[in-house]
Amino acid sequence: MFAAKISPAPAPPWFVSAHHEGCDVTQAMEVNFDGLIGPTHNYGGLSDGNLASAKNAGDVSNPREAALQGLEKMRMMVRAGLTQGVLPPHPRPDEWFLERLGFGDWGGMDITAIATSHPRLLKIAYSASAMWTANAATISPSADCASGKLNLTPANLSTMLHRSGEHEITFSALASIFPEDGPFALHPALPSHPDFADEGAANHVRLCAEHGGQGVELFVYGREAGESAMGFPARQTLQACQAIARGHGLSPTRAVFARQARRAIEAGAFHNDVVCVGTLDTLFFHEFAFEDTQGTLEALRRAGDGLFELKPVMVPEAEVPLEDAISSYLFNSQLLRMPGEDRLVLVAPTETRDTPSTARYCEQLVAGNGPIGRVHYVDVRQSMRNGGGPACLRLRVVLTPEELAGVHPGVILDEAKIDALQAVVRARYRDRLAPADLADPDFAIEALAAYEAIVAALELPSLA
Ligand code: SUG
Repeated sequence: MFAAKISPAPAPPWFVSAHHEGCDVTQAMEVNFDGLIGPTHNYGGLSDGNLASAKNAGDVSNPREAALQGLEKMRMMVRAGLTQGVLPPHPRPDEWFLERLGFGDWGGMDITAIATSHPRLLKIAYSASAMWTANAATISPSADCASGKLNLTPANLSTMLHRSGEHEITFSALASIFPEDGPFALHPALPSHPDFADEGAANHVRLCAEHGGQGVELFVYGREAGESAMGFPARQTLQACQAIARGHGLSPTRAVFARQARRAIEAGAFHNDVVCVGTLDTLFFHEFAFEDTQGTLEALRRAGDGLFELKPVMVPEAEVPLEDAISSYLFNSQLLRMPGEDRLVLVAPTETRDTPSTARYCEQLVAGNGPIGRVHYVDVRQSMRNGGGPACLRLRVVLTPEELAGVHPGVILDEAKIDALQAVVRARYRDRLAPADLADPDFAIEALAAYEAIVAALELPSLA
């Protein structure tokens, strides 16, 4: 028995797009799965190192407006001719979290008393942070994986207490949407320990010639296991990145591990997607995103050899100071190939248009002849005030037509479904949520009923 455990594993069947030989790689598409913002969206000030979360802590939120803004972003994508998916909110308040902390059974729990004795724990139980689906999981398209399946690993989100339980619900939601008997391999989250701190696709970029062809997966980490640093937390370890690449069966020559600049983390870039975004052959990033910019670009070129020619677009500090990049969320944009356009489109938050340096930069960017030809601004201000921009709100999943056919159809959107979801939001979400409202037991009942209405509209099982 022991011998079997210690004998070297057989060489993995690394392949060069063998699974897809004969397939038309242009048929696969990138589908964005946006998080539907939940009815308890509030400004809890729960995320150390996230400047917007700290700045807006305690403010009155507007969950109805938040969800409508998110759904309008999804509508824009549908109208552009892209396939758009949605992931459900998580049931909140998180009864199980409070029960485990000794506050009694849900039926007899005194929410008003918890609000007085442990207000932070109650805010955590109410957090709607699952909306930021870029943190839901890391996804590797089937073209990159030895198994020939689409691989998904929910992120343990172990660094922030309010997010550390999300992976359990995320796992169940993903299992309903990407069923195991289909062409999908869903892994459990990594162990919830600081050595394997993982924040999912927010620290992961995939580069390729065509979405359906083999690509290079870039994993960005802020620290190594066991390493400690003063200041803001680094939420992703190298060991977590390596474990995911291993679990997904990526070719070692097509995976790149790069260290995020400490300077960026200290300036408020708590995820790499606050200072970098990439798609196809284009990497758009700030001069201070990586600890070793040249080394990272060289590693990407080497890994992409024979697949694509990297087009790096580096934004210099002299043109956009790191501080402006972070407050405007220029890089927390979606970078997309849109039907009928020969250059990429950057879907950026309106804050980028309202910040002089980034607005100027965007004008020059599209006037040049680089890979990005247009900037489209979207209003997701409610989410932005908690540090979540357009890119935080979506999880990218590359799907072949066969894989798409295996996805639960209830979560693939058209305008009629968006209208139906907006009707639920208008009927059931509050337009004003103050910290004191969390103490009201009636609000708990109302929020859970709104959650049930949403999952019913998506034809998904309730996870409450
Ligand atoms: O983990 N904010 C989230 C924002 C996540 C953004 N995601 C990406 N960059 N991909 C976070 O810090 C704030 C919640 C509060 O304070 O109530 C929060 O969780």
